[in-house]
Order: sequence, then structure tokens, then C-alpha cells
Amino acid sequence: MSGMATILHVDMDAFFASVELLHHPEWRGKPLVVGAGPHERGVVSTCSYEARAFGVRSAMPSRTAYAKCPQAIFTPPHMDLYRDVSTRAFEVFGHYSPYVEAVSIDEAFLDVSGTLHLYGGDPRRLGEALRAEIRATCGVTCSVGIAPNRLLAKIGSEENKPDGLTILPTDPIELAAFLAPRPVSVLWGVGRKTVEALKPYGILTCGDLQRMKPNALVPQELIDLAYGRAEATVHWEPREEKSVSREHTFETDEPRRDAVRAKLLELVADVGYRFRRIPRWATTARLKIRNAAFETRLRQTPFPSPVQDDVAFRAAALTLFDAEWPKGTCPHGAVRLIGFGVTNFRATPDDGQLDLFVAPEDAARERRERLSRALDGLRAHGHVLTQPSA
Ligand code: TTP
Ligand code: MG
Repeated sequence: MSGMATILHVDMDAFFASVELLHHPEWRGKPLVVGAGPHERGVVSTCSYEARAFGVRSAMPSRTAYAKCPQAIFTPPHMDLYRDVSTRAFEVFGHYSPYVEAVSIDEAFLDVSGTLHLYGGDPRRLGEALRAEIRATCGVTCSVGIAPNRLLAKIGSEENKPDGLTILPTDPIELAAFLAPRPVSVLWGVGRKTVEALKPYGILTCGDLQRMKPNALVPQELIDLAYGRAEATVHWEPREEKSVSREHTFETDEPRRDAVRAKLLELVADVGYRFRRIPRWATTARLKIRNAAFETRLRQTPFPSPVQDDVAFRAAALTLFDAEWPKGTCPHGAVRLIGFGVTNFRATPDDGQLDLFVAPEDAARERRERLSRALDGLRAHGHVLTQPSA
């Protein structure tokens, strides 16, 4: 084994636009622009690849985008939708490495050096597994690059966009050959000014840089980059989650209370399962409900004491739901989205107080926790559990 690192870069394709398509399948295959309206003063956040074919780009004034592609569909951004998908994507990333460096809402570096052996040491298998899981979990596609360092991994993910996977060579000579034909602008720190400064000397490609001796204009560091020698360290931070939640947007707005309540219980079971992966206890439950008019209601309640078991989560969820939507009423019209989450975590169930004896309610809680964890075990092995509705 060499000591070489294996770094993965992942970037979701046309991210905001792809999430919009989940909610508007009828827009698929059409040019779609997310951002300011076609006659407003703002800019394009992003656009579908169909719109890119007309020259529409991120940060372009929307009026310019309209001039280039008048038939495009324009939609304002819905950040909360993008954040939900992003949260789920980052959870998936976490299945491939504990070392995840978030670069933006849709982009991350992963150090997969330590997990590659789980895929037979084959970076392509690891990359395809991650891409398939993103597709299944988020409903959108991403592009991945895998290489010995961050610079090259990022160049790789851009190489086959959208919906692509690029494995870069690890051999230094092959790497230099891979980079040689590429413009110097692919290198980090080489912005428009540097490109202009190098041009009069005939330095246009990485290959041109590779042939240089270091001088006042071209420092050794730049030549190193052109050979693909760059930093591998992934600047990860342990992600201390502040809440664990799940939400569901109905395909068509749902007017039936029973259907919304049943979906809520599914989400609660999911939250419990994910919550118990690390030992912690929650003190607050939260319900989110959004109606067809996009009005969102949040309602929360404290647990009587810190808990982590399904029985307590379900009881709190149903209390919140019944308060928000009393039986026989119709306060929301049709429901667009329902969500449940828990927050305000503790590292112990007893709030740090030292107890000399186990109170009966603690014994009951511990029994419920054991049951929940037993069910988690079944679920982790692929058993689908149907929740009896309470
Ligand atoms: P990017 O990853 O740069 O772009 P993208 O995901 O839309 O397209 P691709 O990766 O396939 O090239 O940015 C991620 C999101 O960030 C993008 O969907 C919208 C937002 N964004 C802006 O709001 N303004 C911008 O100028 C850019 C570049 C991105
Ligand atoms: Mg992207």
C-alpha cells in the first residue's frame, strides 16, 4: 500500500434547478432558470443544462438570460427545499467517510483513503455507490471526481458534468499528461488576472507551465500545481447536528387528515432511527406543516424529560399534530408538506444529575429505548417495519 491519499469531490448537478424539477416534473427537459424573473433587476442563481445550451449562466442578469432564451421557464428560488435536499445529501456523504469538508450547499470533499478497502480498493465502485445512493435518496444527480488530492478531485468532478464520474490517474507521469492540455485556469489561484499575465509569455496550458523553470512570474508552487501536486488534506469538521428531522412533500397537495397523519408517523420512525445512531437524548419535538398556499406552521413542545425512543417521539408528534389539526376540522386546506424533528440534545438522559436510585419512570424509559434499538437493528438489516397507527 502506498501512503497516497484518495480524495473525492462531489458536486450536485444544476442543483437548485434539479430540486425544482422534483416538484415540477412537467418542466423536465426544458430550459429552466432559477433566480429573478425575466423582467426583474436580479440575476440567475442557476439554470438547467437545457438553458445552458442557450448561453444562460449563474450570476447573469435575468433580463440577459431572457434575451438569450425567451422560451425558458423562470422560477424564484425556494431555499428551504434546497436545504432539505442538501441535508440529505450530506448524510449520504457521511456514509462514505467521516471526513467530509462542506464547500457549499451542494459540494464537498471527502477523504475516502480509509474506506476505499470496503469497495475492494476500487475508487470507481465507491464513486458509483455514492452516486447511486444520492440518486435514490435525493432524486437528483451529482458528479464525482476521485484523485490523490483536492485540486485534482475537483477537476475530475467538473470533467464529466452532469451525472459523471472521473477517476484520475495516480501515477505522477500520467497525471502530468492528463493536465498538460488543460488551460492554466483549471489550477487553484489562477484567476483571470493571472491568465492575462501569463498569456504574453505563451503560457496557456498546464503543459506550458510544466516546461517552465521557476522565475519571478512563475513561482515553483504554480509549476507544482500544473503537475498535479497539491494539498490532499480535507478540512473536515465533526458535524455536531443541532437537530434531526425529516419532512415529506406530497406529490399532490393532500387534503385528508388521516393520510397526513400516517405520513407523519413514518417520518417520526425515520427520525428515531437516525437519531439513535449516536447516543444522545432530545428535549424538544417539532412539527412542521405547510399548506398549498406555501404557508408554513411550526409548532414545538418539550419532552417531559430527555428521550430518544420511538414511543416518546410518536406521542409528542401526535400531540403536536392533534393541536395543529384537531379531528373534524380543516385548518389547512390541503397540505403540501409535513415534517417532524427533535432538537436541543443532551449527552445523557438525566440532564447530568446524579441519581442514587433508578426512578420507575427511568426504568420505563430504558425499556422503551431497548425496544427502539432492537427495532433499529431489524431495520438496519433491511426489514421494513410497518408502524401500527396509534
Ligand atoms: P454550482 O455547483 O456552482 O452550480 P450548479 O449546481 O447549479 O451547477 P453545476 O454544479 O452542475 O455546474 O452552485 C450550486 C448552487 O448554488 C446553484 O444550484 C445555485 C447556487 N448559486 C447561486 O445562487 N449563484 C451563483 O452564482 C452560483 C455559482 C451558484
Ligand atoms: Mg453544483
